Amino acid sequence: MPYETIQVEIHGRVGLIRLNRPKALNALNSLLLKELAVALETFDADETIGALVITGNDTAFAAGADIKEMAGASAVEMLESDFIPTFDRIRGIKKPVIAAVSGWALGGGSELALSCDMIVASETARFGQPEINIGVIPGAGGTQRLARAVGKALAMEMVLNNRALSAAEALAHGLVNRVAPVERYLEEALTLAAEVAGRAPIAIRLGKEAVNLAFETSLSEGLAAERRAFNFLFATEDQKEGMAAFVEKRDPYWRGR
Ligand code: DAK
Repeated sequence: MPYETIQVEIHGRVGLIRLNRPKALNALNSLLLKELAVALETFDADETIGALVITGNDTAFAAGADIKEMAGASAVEMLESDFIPTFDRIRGIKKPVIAAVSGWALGGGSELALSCDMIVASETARFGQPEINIGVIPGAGGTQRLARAVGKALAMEMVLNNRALSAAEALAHGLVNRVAPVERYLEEALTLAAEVAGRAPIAIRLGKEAVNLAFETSLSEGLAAERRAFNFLFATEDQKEGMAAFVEKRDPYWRGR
């Protein structure tokens, strides 16, 4: 399918989506969000793809929701907009999604990165929730995911006083997995994605689900769900293959069954 606001590439078993509105610093308008959700779901349904990467360009991952598009909107129009449903669709992707972030990741752009499972940042990445500057607050998880990721004190400062984080600060506060020079962040993200994509698919899916559950449930419910998923994996061919390969001192061959 041809897209207007994103570009899609396949690198081995990794699906790469590039946000592509460079003149607007990749501001997330409704078409981009729609196309992003379709591209993610298409890769998610493709058996030859094991992991996904979302990136922008070296200057901007995304500078937020498109302010020009939403400036005149009514509350009801915002309620009915695609913004939140799209974030929910991203949350529904079963395969691991890695954000490769360089430059601006602001407002909805930061929230998009936070919706991904892992973040590889370039040294120039800057994460912030500047919505307070335009009279609103984060609306796509910025108060919730951010507080869980960096803690209350810093999240308050970011949301209430537009405190932005450099890549080094984001790494120190556990917001990102790793930081690389701007020439290499995308390659690092693709390498990480390729490693994950080469692992046992069902275990990867259940591992992602289980870690995400840690942010949504009580400890005992989370532990019970983890145990059920762990036990279930003993019904898969991949568990038999993985353990046999260990015993036989050879590489496993994953079938995703
Ligand atoms: N929207 C639209 N256009 C944007 C944009 C944005 N968020 N950010 C940048 N641009 C455009 C600029 O208008 C400019 O376009 P032209 O004027 O050249 O046509 C072009 O990109 C280059 O930007 P600048 O000239 O400003 O570039 P600078 O290097 O000087 O500054 C900057 C870079 C990132 C500091 C600055 O552009 C900036 O402050 N941008 C806005 C950042 C921001 O406030 N982001 C938060 C947006 S609010 C929802 C839930 C959540 C949300 C929405 C709905 N629901 C529940 C429904 C999310 C809200 C947000 O994200």
